[in-house]
Amino acid sequence: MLTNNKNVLNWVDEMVALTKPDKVVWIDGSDEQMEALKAEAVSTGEMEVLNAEKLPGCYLHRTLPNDVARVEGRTFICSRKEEDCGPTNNWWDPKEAYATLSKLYDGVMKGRTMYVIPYSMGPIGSKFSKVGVEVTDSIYVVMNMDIMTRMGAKAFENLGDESNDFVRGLHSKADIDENNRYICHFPEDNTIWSINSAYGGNVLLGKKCFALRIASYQGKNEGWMAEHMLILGIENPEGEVRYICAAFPSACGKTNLAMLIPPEIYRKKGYKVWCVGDDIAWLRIGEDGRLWAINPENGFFGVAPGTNEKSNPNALASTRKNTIFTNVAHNLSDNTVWWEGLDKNPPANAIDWMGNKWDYTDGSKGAHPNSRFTAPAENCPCISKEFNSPNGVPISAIVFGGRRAKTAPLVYQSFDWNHGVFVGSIMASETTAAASGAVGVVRRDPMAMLPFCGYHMGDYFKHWIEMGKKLGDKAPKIFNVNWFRTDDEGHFIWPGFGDNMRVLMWILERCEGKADAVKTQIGYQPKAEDINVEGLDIDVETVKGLLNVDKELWTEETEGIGEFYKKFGDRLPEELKDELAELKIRLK
Ligand code: OXD
Ligand code: MN
Repeated sequence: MLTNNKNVLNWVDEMVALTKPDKVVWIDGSDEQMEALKAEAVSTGEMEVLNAEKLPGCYLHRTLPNDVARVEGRTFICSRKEEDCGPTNNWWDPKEAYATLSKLYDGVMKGRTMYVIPYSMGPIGSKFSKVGVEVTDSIYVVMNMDIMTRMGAKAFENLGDESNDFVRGLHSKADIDENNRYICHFPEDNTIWSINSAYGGNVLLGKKCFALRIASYQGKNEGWMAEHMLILGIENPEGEVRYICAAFPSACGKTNLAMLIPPEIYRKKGYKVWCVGDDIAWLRIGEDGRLWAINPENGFFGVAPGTNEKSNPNALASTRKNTIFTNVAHNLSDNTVWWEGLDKNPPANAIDWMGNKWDYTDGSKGAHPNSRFTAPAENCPCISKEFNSPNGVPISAIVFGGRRAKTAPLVYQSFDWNHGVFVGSIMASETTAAASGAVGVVRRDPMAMLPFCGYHMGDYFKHWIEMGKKLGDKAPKIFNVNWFRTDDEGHFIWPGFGDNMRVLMWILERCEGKADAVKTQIGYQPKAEDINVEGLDIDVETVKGLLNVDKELWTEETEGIGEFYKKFGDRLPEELKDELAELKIRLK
């Protein structure tokens, strides 16, 4: 046992009595303990060791084909009152959920070992940080938590002997039975129960379950925010760094933006980009009244396919040591890994993500489209010097974005904080041909938090508005971007990737009062010539087109927003109703 905290000890005793493991192992996080666990996982086949020269310290793991992604349909918010869960989440009465799941957990760890994992979300010793304890019957979970969090005895330093402020996470892979798979959150009890999955997003309980769903609820009650946002810093040639948070739905390039390589014109002048986080930000008001952010995580749980030397060299470099690969292809000729979009040379002698001999010439995929790497943040060549800073970094701008072929322009700035909350609340992304179903269908995903907000989304909007009141004139400026506008043939017009920095530069200039803007119906926009296109095959006319606001499309858009807003009934803040009404007037 690594703590004298009675609240922790009592809870672990309860979980042991429920799941009845043969053995209980407390994870202290020491190298010896981790090496022994890795050796055990390799001996049972749960993990395979990869090429010690090319990928030192790296492992390969496969999950079952029925267990390869987050399961939103089986994810529940078990608030005591149904109305506190809200229309965008699945609700389950906590009494019923505990009763049903207790039957599934009863004796589920017989013949197995329970690992007790203490972890800190956020740097040890930071006032921002929060402690969690996850009990699990999976070594894969222990190994991933070791990368994704500050795990082990040191995590209890933040808790002390008396506090009851820790998140209780119970996980069992049970039989990986998809019909009995549940990911349940009990926000009022600081509790998460996950069963019958072994896929990361469902079982690494520090990530989506704690750092977003439970933490968003804690943040509302405690006056801070947990957001699905990357954090990056842009350093100018004078050595000053300004930080930006950005929220995008999945498949919109968050990890790529967080680690971007500046275009040559900026590199030559001495600009640098630093990654603080690629997925989650915890935001608090600092002593100076500004908004400060930490990344509560300690690693990257990134999508492998499409990651390559061009799209994201920093992410690829992060995976070259001490990384866990899940559901990618195994190249047997040199015991390395491969995924679609890594390079143009699929291995001839390989095993696919399902564990079968793979022949790429038959058109099948070697890696699952949601295959992942779990890589330590410290591996990232552009990791920020402030990554472990207990105070986090001060935020100059908040950026929202989605995938819109026509409606949203390349960039616009909100008129003020409340209008910015409106802009975040109407965030949407269009489905692509890559997914099944109709192309171009708009899915609303406010602040990219649709699957991750642990309480009523109307109250969440209200919380944003309250935070703005507290921040006053120290509030970050709020922007919206869209990298995905297409021409009449459906080709992307904006080059994206590192060139997105050109838009971030206008954003930062606005924050510093150095750039002009034009007032349009939807917000402030740059003059076309204020987006630097030097070195690009794009002229000012094209930029004008990218910035264009189509009144007809936006009028249609207001109808869609109105429909979406109806869901929230009287929990929709008046401020947002007013914003919608004013937008309609401006479009007339
Ligand atoms: C996600 C992720 O699904 O970050 O958003 O894994
Ligand atoms: Mn995410």
